[in-house]
Amino acid sequence: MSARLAPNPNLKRMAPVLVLWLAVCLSGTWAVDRGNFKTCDQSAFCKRQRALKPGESPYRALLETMELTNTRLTLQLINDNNKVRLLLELYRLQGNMTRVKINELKPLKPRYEVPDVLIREPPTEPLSLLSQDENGVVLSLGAESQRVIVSARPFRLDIMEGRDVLMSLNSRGLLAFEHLRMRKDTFSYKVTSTVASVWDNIKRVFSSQADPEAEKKEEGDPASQAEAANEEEEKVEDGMWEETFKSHSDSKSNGPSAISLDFSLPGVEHVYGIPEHADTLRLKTTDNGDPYRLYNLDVFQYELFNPMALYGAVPVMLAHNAQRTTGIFWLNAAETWVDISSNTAGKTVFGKMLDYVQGSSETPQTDVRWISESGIIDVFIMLGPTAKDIFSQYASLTGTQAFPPLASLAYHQCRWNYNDQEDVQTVDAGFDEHDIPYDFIWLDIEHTDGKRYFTWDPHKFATPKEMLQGLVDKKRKMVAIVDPHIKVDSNYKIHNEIRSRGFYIKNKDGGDYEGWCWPGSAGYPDFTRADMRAWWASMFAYDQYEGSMENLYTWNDMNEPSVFNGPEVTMHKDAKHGDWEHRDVHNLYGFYVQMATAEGQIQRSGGVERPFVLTRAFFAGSQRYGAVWTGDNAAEWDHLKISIPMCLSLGLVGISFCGADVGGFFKSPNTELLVRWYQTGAYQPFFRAHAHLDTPRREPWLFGPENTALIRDAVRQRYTLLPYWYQQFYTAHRTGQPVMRPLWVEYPQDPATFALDDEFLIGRDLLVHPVTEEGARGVTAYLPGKDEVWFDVHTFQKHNGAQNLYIPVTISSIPVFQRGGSIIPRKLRVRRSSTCMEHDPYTLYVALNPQRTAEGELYIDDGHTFNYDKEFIHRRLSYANNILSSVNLAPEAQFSTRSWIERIVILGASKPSKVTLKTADGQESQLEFEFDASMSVLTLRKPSMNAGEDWTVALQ
Ligand code: NBV
Repeated sequence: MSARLAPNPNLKRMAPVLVLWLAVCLSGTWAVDRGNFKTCDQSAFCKRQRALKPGESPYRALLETMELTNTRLTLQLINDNNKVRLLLELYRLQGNMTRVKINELKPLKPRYEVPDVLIREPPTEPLSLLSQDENGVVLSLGAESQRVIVSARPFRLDIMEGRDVLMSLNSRGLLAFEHLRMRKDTFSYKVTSTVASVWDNIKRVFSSQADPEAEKKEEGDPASQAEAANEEEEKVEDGMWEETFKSHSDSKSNGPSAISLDFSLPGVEHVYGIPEHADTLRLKTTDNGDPYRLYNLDVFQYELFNPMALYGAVPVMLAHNAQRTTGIFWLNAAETWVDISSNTAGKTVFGKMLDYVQGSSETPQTDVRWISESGIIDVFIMLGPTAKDIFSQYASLTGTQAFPPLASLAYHQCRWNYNDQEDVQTVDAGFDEHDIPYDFIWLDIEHTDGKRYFTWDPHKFATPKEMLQGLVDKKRKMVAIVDPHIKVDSNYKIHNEIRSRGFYIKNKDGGDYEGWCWPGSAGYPDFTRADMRAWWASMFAYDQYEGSMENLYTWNDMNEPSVFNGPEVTMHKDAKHGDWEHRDVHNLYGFYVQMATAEGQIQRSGGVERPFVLTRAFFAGSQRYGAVWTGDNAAEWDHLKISIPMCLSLGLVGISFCGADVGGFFKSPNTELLVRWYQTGAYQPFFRAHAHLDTPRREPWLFGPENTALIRDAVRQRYTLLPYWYQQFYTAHRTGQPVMRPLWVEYPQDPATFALDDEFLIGRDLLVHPVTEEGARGVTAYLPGKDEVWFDVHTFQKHNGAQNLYIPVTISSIPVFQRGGSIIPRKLRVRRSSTCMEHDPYTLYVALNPQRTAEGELYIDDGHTFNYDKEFIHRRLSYANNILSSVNLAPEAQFSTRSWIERIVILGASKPSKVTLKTADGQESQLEFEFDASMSVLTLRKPSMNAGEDWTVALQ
């Protein structure tokens, strides 16, 4: 790898890292260096917490402290071992959710509560007391006979519906809350600044406590809690006040601060979510290995099928069985580990049947346990009952997928790096020459002046505006990378400004934190600060970001943040963001980088244009700011395969705009793999080819005419379907429903869909089973729904649902099926870019179900501005009683289109004698048609009505 670092006096310090990096890159063996990343055992808090085994909880609910207002229950919990008290808050939220917050009653200093992720303070609903005795209380959770039972000794919460327990909290006694305390040794003789500030906090807590009762020792005032801790806290374990990993030491001025809670899910055998992991869609049990880890990390050469942390973290899990879907959203941004166990794991189907026959089967149950290093317990329990309800519930908390510019759903051409402007021009021309459409060409870090983001290499990219104008002329766009590590260089404007404004993250001693990254020594802007983000956003103004134009968009990489010489290749946890430690906010950093960047793009256009920002690191809520990709994968078949469950898992937790590097980032794909990857990527939400700097060039025309044709065909399939993709993103934006969906979301009662990793749905109506096996001669696709029929989109052959269908394949096959009962709009005249196709006509594919009906939508707007609020066309297309009609779903919206309907293809049709079109002005005309009796396909040619108006087509 040529990390072309300018000679730097500090290079010596960097040398070991670079040598390691180089060695691994050149060795050619694919393996993550596990030694670089912690196991649970090497992460002191995880080890401590995991050492606690299920049993009787030391926590007791003090019922006499209960306060119930209309919408909130509060109650103190006491730990009988150390007498430290916690405060439990319980809310019933609108939309069938319950929020449980647990914090220390009187922490020595405030504990971190995640800001900016929830789109608003979630609206509450009334809670009412159903009964109460010395054992606990029962509260009603609104209508649907839902109740929460708070048991006092030991403390536990059970959420019930009717007689069913939906979820229990602390039923395995694993609630743990490491209260903030004073360090014993420093307490007695070392009056350090930390202790002084602890005392400041104590004074502050005292003076803010108006309630005199609260000052009593037994009532849990902070000093007495700290004393209690000091008196009764048994042993100071290794890693509580300081932890070392490899050569990195983590000073923990707050001491131990971990939290943990267990959730039991009776009746559940399938859990999903908690991305990002390179693992199966259905999560595995973790009894025999590490828990799933959520800690944003730049993992070099990540391995598949394991629970190691990757670049992003969304602490949301879905639990599903044939009757119900529920969800857990654990709002905590610190390092988090999730353990999963199940009483049916490891049982064979035969074993389960035997249990059933013998009547000895216990109810299946999945138990999960969340462990975080700091912060508070703030958990949202989403009660469904359907997966679609969960998506709306979660969207009501964290927002929906940003509605992307239409062009960003088209094809993106990237590599590390396009060398110079001429290279860009040649590649751009190559697409035209080979008649392959593309919309965006990307520039990686080498385009900058010495890895100074917001600048251009003065020799290779001397006239960026000329280059961008060349793309504008072809209705194409560019993305340039802007990473958040800022070169420490007093001749670099961005650095000088950040430093002089005090915007850098600080190290534990108060100086600007410096780490090593691409530019050499780098500072890291504190994106958790709103003023920093506002300043960053202002840097995207056209007069600040020299050489930028309206068709230049942004890519945020390395925002975990990646720090080459930091612990686990990231930032030291004791770095400071104002009063908070990096430990508290780590998983939020990338979220904020993308937020600020997207805001910059919006502002530069005066709020008119939709942004497009790709990010590698993410958190809950990142869907609001753009797209994500799965980072540095490899040109291997298994990496192609894993792109499916990885993007499906992200979709389940709100992040629909997901893709994997087409072709694989590291290594070189053989042509078969490259072709198969294009074919798969063409049907995934974010469709971008990308390659490592050291790989041979792989633009689509470099593999001989036959392969060029195959890639062309895959990319063109994407372009014909853009109207459908766009409409799916519109729906995702409006409702929170994922674009790329696991089959079980639509067929929740069919266990055959619960663990599928090799196929998926786009929206509700397209089923894709890409060929991801080397040398495949056929694939077996599961077509769900016993009442459904599915039409092969290429041959129009009809297949019945609820079957495993063997499909013979050739190298040109991309098995895709349209659901009978749906109508899908396409644009068949593929041009240079999606923007060139703006006014092109539509073809409607009407696939009839056995009842001979079908429904679909058509959504049209200008494709790039925020005017979609009021200026758009949204039509319901329906077919019933032999009449196809288009009805306005948004009569109040204004928009007109030049696009017309040039063809209607009805699958599963019978031959009519006459077809009559009636348009909005009352005119009637007969349409020409063709009928293919062998396939039952009716094609209506040139009906020619405007796509935005009312019309009906009657078949007689
Ligand atoms: O900026 C260079 C690469 C980029 O191409 C890739 O997509 C990122 O995931 N970046 C990582 C840094 C170096 C990776 C070895």
